[in-house]
Amino acid sequence: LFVPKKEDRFTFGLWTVGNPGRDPFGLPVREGFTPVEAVHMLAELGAYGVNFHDNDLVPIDATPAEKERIVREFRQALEATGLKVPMVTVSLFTDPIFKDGAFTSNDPRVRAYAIRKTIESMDLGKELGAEVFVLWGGREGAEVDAGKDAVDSMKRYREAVNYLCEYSLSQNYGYKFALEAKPNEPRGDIYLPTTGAMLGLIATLDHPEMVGVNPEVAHERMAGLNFYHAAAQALEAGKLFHIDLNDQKMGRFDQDLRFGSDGIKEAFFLVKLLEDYNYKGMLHFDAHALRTEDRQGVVEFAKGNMRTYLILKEKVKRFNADPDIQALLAEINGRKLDLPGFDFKYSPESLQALRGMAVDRETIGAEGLNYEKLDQLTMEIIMGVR
Ligand code: 3MF
Ligand code: MG
Ligand code: MG
Ligand code: MG
Repeated sequence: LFVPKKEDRFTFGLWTVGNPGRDPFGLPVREGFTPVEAVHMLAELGAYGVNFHDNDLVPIDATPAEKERIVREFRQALEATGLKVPMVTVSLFTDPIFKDGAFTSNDPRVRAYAIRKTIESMDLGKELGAEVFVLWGGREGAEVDAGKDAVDSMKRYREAVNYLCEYSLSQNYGYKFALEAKPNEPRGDIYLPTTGAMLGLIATLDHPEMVGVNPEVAHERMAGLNFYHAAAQALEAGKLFHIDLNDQKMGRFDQDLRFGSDGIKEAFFLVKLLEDYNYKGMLHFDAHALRTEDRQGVVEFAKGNMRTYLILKEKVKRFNADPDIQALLAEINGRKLDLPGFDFKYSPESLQALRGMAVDRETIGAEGLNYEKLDQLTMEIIMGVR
């Protein structure tokens, strides 16, 4: 029970199980799994794939011969295990050259290099079969607003994404780009801080159909937002191209906790959204084991993410099949409007009907909606007594 299978489409970043437990205040505490080790370990646990930043696999200063060997050994591990690489991304935040941003740097040398580095990551991703390319602008932001014009930054970011779309088209790569928002960390403020902000930008691109979002649970929660709502908006817009599952206490530093380990109720509604609306993309975990853990703890962490998703999926089935819950929902959603000619679409006729509508404000305003009971039943499903 709750054993992951390939069909579940679970993926992990090489940087997640590769994380050695370093933080801004402390040194590494363990050997992270190398790319080849990660592939074997994750395949054994039943994951579908691995994703990576260019430099998670190939060091930024690797020679062409080193790159060739690393990619060959990685590909052999993939072939031996059947693990896939559905998504690739690029590090535009680790190297000192990106200290003031990449696509939004004031320095055109940095902007040009960032685009070239991304293009080379797209090439690498295609070699390994990736279909989604994630862009997280980790350093696209500021602490000193006097130093960087936020209007210029939007124009520069747009210009870069337009360039990358043209490149993908020119090579027939067929990439879908997924933009990942985060409100802060490592910058004091990161531009385009929420998934909603990304959706706003996408509409202004040259090829909006090629670009969607990669929302992350932790990032919306850091901003105090409801992740389920953010993901729902993206899904409804046809823009949920990828998703970063993890967990986070609201308003804190970036914690990247194991999925479902903190906000279990929000995690439940997220799984319900993805399952009820048939999300077909990858279920990617962008989290890492606590710094208290050794390598066995990393394995437990990886298992736990997938297991929690599958358990919540089972809870969603229970919720959807629960007669008391369904009766309440039928009542909540069963109210009727008796207004011939009006269908919530504007027309002169519907307007006329609307103007003539009799409204019993007092009766409607006094009706109880039974949400307390519904919420308690939901909690009892989650807590495992229903
Ligand atoms: C940072 C993140 C990033 C992105 C990654 C993928 C290092 O908080 O979430 O992980 O997910 O760069 O593009
Ligand atoms: Mg993150
Ligand atoms: Mg993080
Ligand atoms: Mg992420």
